[in-house]
Amino acid sequence: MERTFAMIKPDGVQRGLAGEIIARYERKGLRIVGMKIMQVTEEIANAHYAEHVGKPFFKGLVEYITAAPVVALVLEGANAVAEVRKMNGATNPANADMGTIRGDYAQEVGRNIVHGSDSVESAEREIAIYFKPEELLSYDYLPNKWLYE
Ligand code: IDP
Ligand code: MG
Repeated sequence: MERTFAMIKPDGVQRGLAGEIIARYERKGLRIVGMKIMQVTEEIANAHYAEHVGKPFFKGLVEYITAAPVVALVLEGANAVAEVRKMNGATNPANADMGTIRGDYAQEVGRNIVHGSDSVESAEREIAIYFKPEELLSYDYLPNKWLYE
């Protein structure tokens, strides 16, 4: 089992799409092991997006992500990192396939409504930024019996 960090960005929450997006992850069979609505501070944004410091879009990205509450999620499943990236779709919604979250619900790269970790290492790093260990729960998830052989 693998864990990934996903986030419904401020535009997703403001547009009333949080429930819809969470439902997609649930229907895929991902177990929600952490979830909260929260305001991202500039400090958290700088830590999360450290790899993008200095890029032309960085200032706008921090303004975007700190503008209103987000829903932070830790999702668990086999290949959870890759599965969530696939479900989210291409970074630029203009290039995202229909059927993906960005393809179905977004228009521009600077308002692409969701985040998903790009590797297991990134997931571990990002989960630690957003969650305390005691905020992540392990519990019996009965669907796993029917999701995996
Ligand atoms: P990812 O979210 O698909 O992993 P990254 O390249 O890591 O994509 O970029 C992080 C976030 O920064 C994107 O999701 C998007 O919100 C924003 N971003 C990336 N490139 C641009 C850009 O060219 N203009 C505006 N925002 C961008
Ligand atoms: Mg990224």
